[in-house]
Amino acid sequence: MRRAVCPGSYDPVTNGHLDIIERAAKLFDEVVVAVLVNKNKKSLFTVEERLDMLREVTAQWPNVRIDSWHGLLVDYCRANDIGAIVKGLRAVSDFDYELQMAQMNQRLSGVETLFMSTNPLYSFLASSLVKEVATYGGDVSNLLPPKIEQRLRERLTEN
Ligand code: COD
Repeated sequence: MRRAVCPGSYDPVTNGHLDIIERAAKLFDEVVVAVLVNKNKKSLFTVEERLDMLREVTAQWPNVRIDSWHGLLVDYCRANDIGAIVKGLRAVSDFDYELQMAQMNQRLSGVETLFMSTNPLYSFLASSLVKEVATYGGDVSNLLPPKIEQRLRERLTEN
């Protein structure tokens, strides 16, 4: 079975993420969307909440599975017989860091990283920006599935 992982923080999942996941699901027998911890980011949603949201918005793709992992991505790949990491690239600004991670992961484990170019509709889109815009009352309705937008609005009013 050709199995790939789409790893990320998904805090929260956006239409940009979903576009990459949907396209990856057409290329692999199974795609695991894995919520991992990015030590450089402070999260708004718990891992469990992010998993719930991902399950809800990927339910229409039968070969997409949702999971989480605390630790190195390469250890997750080894433990789950995953041969490819799929990442979305939005701009040159993503490239330096993504290339460094891809080379480190390759060196650590031999697992390959495949880069998928962003859909131009979403090339400016990042979870962090969506959270910032929504915090100040901006319209993010075209950037997230409606249910995720609702969860985001609820969380921001709680805080
Ligand atoms: N269009 C296309 N792709 C997009 C878009 C968009 N609009 N938005 C995001 N993406 C892509 C990102 O480029 C990324 O590939 C993926 O979607 C997830 O994005 P985020 O922002 O949710 O997640 P990140 O970048 O914070 O995820 C980083 C990881 C958690 C994957 C990384 O920190 C990691 O692997 N951590 C585990 C520990 C580890 O193994 N560390 C060593 C790494 S060498």
